[in-house]
Amino acid sequence: GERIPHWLDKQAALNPLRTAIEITDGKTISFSELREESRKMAYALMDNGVEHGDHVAFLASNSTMYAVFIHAVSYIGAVAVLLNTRLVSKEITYQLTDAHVSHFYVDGSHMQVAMDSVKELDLDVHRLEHVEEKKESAHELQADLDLDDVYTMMYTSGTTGNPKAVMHTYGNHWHSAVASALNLGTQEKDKWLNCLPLFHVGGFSILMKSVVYGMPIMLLEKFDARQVHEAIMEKGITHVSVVTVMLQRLLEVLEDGRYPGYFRCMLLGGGPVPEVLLNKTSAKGIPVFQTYGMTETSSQIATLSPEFAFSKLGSAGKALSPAHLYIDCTESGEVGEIIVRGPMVSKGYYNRPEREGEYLRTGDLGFEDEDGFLYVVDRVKDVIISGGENIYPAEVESVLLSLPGVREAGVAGRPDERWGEVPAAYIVTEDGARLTEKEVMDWCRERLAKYKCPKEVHWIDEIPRNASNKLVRRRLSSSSIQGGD
Ligand code: S0N
Ligand code: AMP
Ligand code: MG
Ligand code: MG
Repeated sequence: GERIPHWLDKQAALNPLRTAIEITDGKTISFSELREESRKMAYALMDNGVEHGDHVAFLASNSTMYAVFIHAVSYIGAVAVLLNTRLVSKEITYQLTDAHVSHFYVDGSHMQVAMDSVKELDLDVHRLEHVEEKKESAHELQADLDLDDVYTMMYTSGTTGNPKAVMHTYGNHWHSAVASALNLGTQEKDKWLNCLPLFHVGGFSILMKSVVYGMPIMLLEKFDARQVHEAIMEKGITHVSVVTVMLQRLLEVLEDGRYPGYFRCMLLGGGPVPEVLLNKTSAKGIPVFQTYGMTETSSQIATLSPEFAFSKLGSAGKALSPAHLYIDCTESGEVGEIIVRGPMVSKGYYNRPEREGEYLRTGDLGFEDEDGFLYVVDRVKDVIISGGENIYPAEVESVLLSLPGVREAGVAGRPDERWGEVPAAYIVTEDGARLTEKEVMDWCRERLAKYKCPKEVHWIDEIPRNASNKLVRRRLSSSSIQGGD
């Protein structure tokens, strides 16, 4: 495929002294330092046996080291398999196996869960802090990036219940970063705050924007409303990416205050956005840009542009420059499935059948208004989005079904003030089985990340099914009333 100079070499040459990453205590690392560190890390990883094309799993909280690791992987041409830090060991075991991971790096705070996850695998856990960086080595680093090479894999879940890895090439990330810049523009003083986890594409894309634009970012270890607030008020932040629950918490801190005039973009995505929230933010003059995208599109694919931030409130804008977006409907203005195409769209899932055709069916429902602005209204796919984390009912159901005494199980989202939506379980027990809610919860907690665990259990007599005997999750909440507790 087409090759470009390694993007970090490029920034280290163009803007060596410019800050690449700032962390909250004021510590910074410049592009030339980041390059040095990343190359030393790359040599060390290669000396540990990591080779071009190897799948290297990574489980860590946000830190400068995360960025160093990510760039080191790109100097080797290996593939980074980024793991969600909220997963339990059984879920990690599945992903390590499914992704054919040959090397596993972890930060200190995730050693225990990592060790548990490899108990039955032929895989070592390496603690990243203990990797001794190498100034040089017999190995050669990549001077170019091949835009068609796969760089990252991030798990998302399938409708069947098993998570699958979305593959992103360098080209996907490159085009995503460039497309975003063409929409939002870049300015000398830009500084993007990252408070999203780096293992999801929304956070990861900020690292990519940094190295593609030569833009400083501020990195938080985790989201903290007060810290984000202070960074926006006092640290020259111009952009921040958030999910709905983060924005809600930020508003509580802001109270009657105003953000500084140079703060020009609150990029809001990852899930539905309540209209009342947008009304509040616009009343406070907060430049919120709703964006629509997903892991499969390497982050943004449609975003409201600055010009329309207030006049098209509620819209996720239009497809970014290199992308196509259309609605699968018969008449314009109708609601239909959102279909997309573009150079930021992933080729597909690792080790799964290839997608047929260029277009990706997103599983989301939307419509375009008379000016062509996208409104995302619902989903066809049965995913629950809780605080920006996706929960696939089928995955939770299969855990419930594996519990002795459970005959049938269904999982559906219910509205939640704090998280937007949370999962609720509906269970039909085997005749004579006596299960308690606590037994169900404990069973889930051991097998699923906490955010995926049902927040309530309803005991029902029958699972709602359609004529072809398929579970109808949307009818679950009403069937609970029939059954009673
Ligand atoms: C919202 C977050 C920060 C909440 O986590 P918090 O407050 O730090 O919780 P903890 O202190 O860790 O735990 C406290 C209790 O809360 C439970 N919990 C945590 N998170 C959730 C959750 N999501 N749902 C339900 N419960 C949760 C904990 O289990 C704990 O429980 P107890 O007290 O009982 O032990 C955090 O959830 C978070 O970071 N969410 C966002 C994740 C994310 O990045 N989502 C986006 C994924 N999608 C994409 O990346 C594609 C879209 C995209 O690219 C994008 C997205 C946003 C903005 C821009 C873009 C873009 O296109 O560029
Ligand atoms: P993920 O797979 O975690 O990347 O989540 C992407 C999903 O979040 C999309 O498929 C949508 O269902 C949802 N989503 C993203 N952006 C929006 C938006 N602006 N409005 C409504 N839902 C969204
Ligand atoms: Mg090897
Ligand atoms: Mg996801």
